[in-house]
Amino acid sequence: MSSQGEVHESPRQAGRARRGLPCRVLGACAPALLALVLAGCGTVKGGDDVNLIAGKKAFVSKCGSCHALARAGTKGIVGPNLDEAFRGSIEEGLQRNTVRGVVEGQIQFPNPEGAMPKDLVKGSTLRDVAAYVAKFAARPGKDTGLLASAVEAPGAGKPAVEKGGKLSISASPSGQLAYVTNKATATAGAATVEMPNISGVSHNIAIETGEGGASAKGAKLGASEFTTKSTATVHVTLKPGTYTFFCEAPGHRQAGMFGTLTVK
Ligand code: HEC
Ligand SMILES: [Cu+2]
Repeated sequence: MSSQGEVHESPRQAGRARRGLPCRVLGACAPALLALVLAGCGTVKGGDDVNLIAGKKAFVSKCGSCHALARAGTKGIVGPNLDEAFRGSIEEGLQRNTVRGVVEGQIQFPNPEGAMPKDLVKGSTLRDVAAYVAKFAARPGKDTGLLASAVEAPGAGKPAVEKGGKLSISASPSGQLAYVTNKATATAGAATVEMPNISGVSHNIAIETGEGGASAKGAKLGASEFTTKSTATVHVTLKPGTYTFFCEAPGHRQAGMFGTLTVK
């Protein structure tokens, strides 16, 4: 009997010790996560740029399609905006070291019923991603130096040019919600628009009339199937004028996955 009493006492003590911890950032207090937070999780070295650069790259390719984080330039909407998720607690004094533990814990033990896959990154990449998010979540300003150029600017590539009826517009190879270019040109007539996508993020390519930008305005000419790690195609007949090419995955167009196609 007395041994049973001890078994019951230790979680209660732990509960007292845990009270006041910023569990709120996750909405729920997963015990495994708390263990990580309590363990201290080491320190984030501000000057450790190599790790932060690796962390940013991995964040953009593995996390950015679902999460917005201003410093990383990502705009995914499937999961919570990570600046907003941590802002309140950080302003109230939550240590960034603790944020780092929370992020590591979330990657290792996401809600099993939620949309976030487990173990998207592991080992040193796990530590680097957590360090990057912890350092820059809800931090005003812009990444500087090598960090700033660690990931290519979305859509900044050379314009795509139609040749022999074929127009190729690749999705961002690093998994950003963007095509490699936001400009394309073609001559009037039948065209096959292909979208190579070597990333693991599912995209398609659709074409509509007019310069709609981030929101739908014109009439849709056609749309490819969705694909990851393969090439999708759509056949359209183009008249001279301006069109918008865009991705129909939820939130992708709003996040900037579109461009202008000029037909002459
Ligand atoms: C497929 C979409 C998806 C991907 C990819 C993804 N997440 Fe998540 N994430 C979610 C969702 C949805 C939630 C909400 C809670 C849950 O389901 O666990 C979440 C929750 C979180 C939280 C908790 C935020 C809060 O408000 O408490 C953090 C931190 C987080 N994710 C970080 C990451 C990191 C870092 C990566 C990349 C290694 C990543 N996520 C990749 C969908 C995703
Ligand atoms: Cu997309």
